[in-house]
Amino acid sequence: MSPQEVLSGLDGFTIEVPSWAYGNSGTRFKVFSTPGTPRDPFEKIADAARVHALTGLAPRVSLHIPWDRVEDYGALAAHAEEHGVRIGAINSNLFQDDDYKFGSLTHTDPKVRAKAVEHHLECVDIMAKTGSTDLKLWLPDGTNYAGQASLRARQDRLADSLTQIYAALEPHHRLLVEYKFFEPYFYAMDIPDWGTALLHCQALGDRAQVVLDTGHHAPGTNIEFIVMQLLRAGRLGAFDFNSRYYADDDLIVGSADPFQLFRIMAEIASVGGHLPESGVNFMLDQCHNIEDKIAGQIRSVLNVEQALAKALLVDTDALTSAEEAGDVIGAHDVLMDAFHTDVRGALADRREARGLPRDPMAAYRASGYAAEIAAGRIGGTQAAWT
Ligand code: AOS
Ligand code: ZN
Ligand code: ZN
Repeated sequence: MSPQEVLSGLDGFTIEVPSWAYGNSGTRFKVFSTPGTPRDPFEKIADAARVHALTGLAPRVSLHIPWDRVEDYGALAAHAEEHGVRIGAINSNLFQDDDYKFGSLTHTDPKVRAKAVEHHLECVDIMAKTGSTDLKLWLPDGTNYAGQASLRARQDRLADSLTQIYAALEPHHRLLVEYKFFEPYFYAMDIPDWGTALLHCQALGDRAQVVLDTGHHAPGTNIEFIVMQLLRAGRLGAFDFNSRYYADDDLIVGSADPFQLFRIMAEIASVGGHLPESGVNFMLDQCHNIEDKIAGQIRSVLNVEQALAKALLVDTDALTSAEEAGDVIGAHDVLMDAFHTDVRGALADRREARGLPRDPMAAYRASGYAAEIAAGRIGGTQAAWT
């Protein structure tokens, strides 16, 4: 097959971008502001639409409630469409309310649990108004000290709360359940790992699926193994791409370890998990604390595209033969050949053939958009993740 034939495997592959990547973000030490930062969800969507217009890869934007609360969600969805994108997953927030100090969906107080469930009903309503089909739930609940709470009772209360949320979904909706092994609590998170997420999803039903976020694992974890297992179980609902050195760093995907990203994409591509019909929602979950946010998002979607392109180049016949012959080095070499192939020229050709700029980053820089929004977005309050 010619490179262009191989790369036709990218047709239909899309990446969802997060609204919060376009707002200001930072660490607990400092949130820096940047000229031109959106002041509301409409401006965030306009910026996200730029990324799609230049790359052709990012046609959906995830919203986060309450950060993206607006009066008229229909108008927000229409605004997205006018800009050539649409609303993707609706992310709930259980981590910024004083009532949730000791838990939200797991809290001992039924009133607090009811409040946390009710928040998801608001999200389901927003899904109906925006045409979104995915409700994404990252549970920040957990404990800091042994003995602080009954680990088991918290699971029971969680199961009950999730059942209520799942019951509120419409038939075409999915519940995407994310896990994280630490933070904001450090002794025990209530959904710390893919096994716990999967058990809850299996108990709920087919439309409950697991979200894998790259930054939510202990260093050294073989993430592609988890990807394989969730795909095998038909429960990989979504992927939060980012990159990390230490923890949940939320840096640009593929920036720290492009080989890990390639290994993940190779596992996905080997079973067609990148194809739209697989139902895996590939998303970015990133923050751009010091770099240009739109350029950061462009770099991110291009990094994922590049990793998938290399994954599609894997000579699967040669790989299977080597694996079956016990040719350890030969099999490894097949993978490395694909990884070391420079696909940038072929991807530029493919973009050109589709009416996109050969070099989306250069096109963004030449467009003057950054200067335009810096000059135009004066007054108001810049959006931030608080
Ligand atoms: C938190 O660590 C998670 O990665 C979530 O996906 C989170 O919901 C997202 O960052 C938006 O709040
Ligand atoms: Zn995430
Ligand atoms: Zn995270």
